Amino acid sequence: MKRLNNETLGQVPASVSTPNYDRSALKAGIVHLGIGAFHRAHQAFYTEAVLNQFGGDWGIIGCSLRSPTVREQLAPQDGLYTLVERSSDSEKLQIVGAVKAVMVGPEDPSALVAVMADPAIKIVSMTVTEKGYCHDPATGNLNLKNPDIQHDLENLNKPRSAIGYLVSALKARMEAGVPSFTALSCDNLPNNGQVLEKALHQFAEQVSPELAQWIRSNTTFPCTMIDRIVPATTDDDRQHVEELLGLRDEGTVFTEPFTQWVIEDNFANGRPAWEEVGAQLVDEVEIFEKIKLRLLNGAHSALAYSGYLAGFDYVSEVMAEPAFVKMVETYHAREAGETVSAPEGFDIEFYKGQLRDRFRNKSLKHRTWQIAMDGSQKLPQRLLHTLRDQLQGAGHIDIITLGVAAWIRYVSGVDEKGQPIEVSDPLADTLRAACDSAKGDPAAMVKAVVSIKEVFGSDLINEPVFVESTTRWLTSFYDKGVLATVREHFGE
Ligand code: CS2
Repeated sequence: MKRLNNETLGQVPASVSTPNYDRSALKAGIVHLGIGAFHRAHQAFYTEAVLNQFGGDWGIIGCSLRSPTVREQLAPQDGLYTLVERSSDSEKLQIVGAVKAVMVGPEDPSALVAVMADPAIKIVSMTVTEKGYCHDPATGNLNLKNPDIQHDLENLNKPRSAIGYLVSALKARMEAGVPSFTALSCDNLPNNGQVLEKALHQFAEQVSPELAQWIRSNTTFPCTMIDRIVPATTDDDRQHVEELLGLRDEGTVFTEPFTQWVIEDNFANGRPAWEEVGAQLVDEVEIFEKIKLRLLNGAHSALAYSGYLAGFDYVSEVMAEPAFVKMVETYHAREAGETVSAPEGFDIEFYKGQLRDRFRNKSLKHRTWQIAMDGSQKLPQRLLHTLRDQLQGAGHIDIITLGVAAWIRYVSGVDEKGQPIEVSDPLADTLRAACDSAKGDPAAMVKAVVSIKEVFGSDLINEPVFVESTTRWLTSFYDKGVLATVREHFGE
């Protein structure tokens, strides 16, 4: 089967939209670190819409900071890939052409630094996941003991981490008299721009005060809120696209019709007119981030751990169980919902209902295991900030503690059938050891895990209401199982 690429692009069926600008003349203006499926379904999708409507030098050079997989998928396809938007009853295909090339950092780190230092590059954006910031999620400080950070401080011209690449390229720009790019974080962290800025400054201070000062005066770090559900692509998805296109596309991405991007309008060196294609450019992103992280991601994580343990592979399956729906409704109504206030004109009740519908979308195969990854990096902003707010106001915390208990049960590494769970988390070993040290006693397990300061800070272990509620859930999970527990509390 022929591959999708420049040569075969003309053969795609007329129902599939294709780039309407001259790709051979497209110049790159953006470098994106972490070109996974999410970037291709979100920021590249918005940039493609700008290119289709207005043109401009906003081609994207995508970079993988670890494996060559995406380059192997996209290089033989000249960067082209199919974006499939799926609702429960419809499907829309689009070929995206915004990605000009894919680089693999570890293959030649200085080549990537050189590209980032090129004056033509105006924006370096990133989706490197929470752990890619190499920071301590509880305090936001750069973790100077992180092996990649230590390596990059010693070898700044051959970095490994996103932070190292950014500082190295900014240093090269400073030395060559080239204006700074905008550093644009698109990860699911509250105040993501500020998190990035802090990590970068703390790193740059170690390199030279002059560089730290130059970055302070020249580089901007807009905050963003990004939202679109993008499950990992499966072999079945690729097969499906092949049948529809009559061409093989190894880089295809499946997503939902919903998409949202709120961006703080603070760019050092120009930007695409994303506001013309649906993004919201605003002065203040925080309120949108808070709503999204707490209502969407908080619910997602609670559903992922409890749903996985209850035996469900996909979020839509979890949402087919009425007790879980009730659990999310309760969480939205009187836990996360009580800690956020909506901006003017924003119908938060509609938003909550829409979220639950999005979780129900059966045509997306979004694995509970995928969302369960990296919980130690996700829980603080998804559940624990809400928890602290609720503890202060003596509000309800039952579903938050259910989520935390399910996470603890999950990171113990053994499921309800006694089978091993593949826990993917930078703190997996520490978490497992904490669970094992409790020797099967749920109260001891909660105490051991909640004492891990990187996740829980030092305050939460001293909150008996939280510790006791979490322990009650965990005890019930071990006694009765997760599904029975959730049914008992939230069933009809
Ligand atoms: C999910 C998110 O994997 C996860 O942790 O909660 O990726 C979620 O799908 C997105 O934030 C939706 O915008």
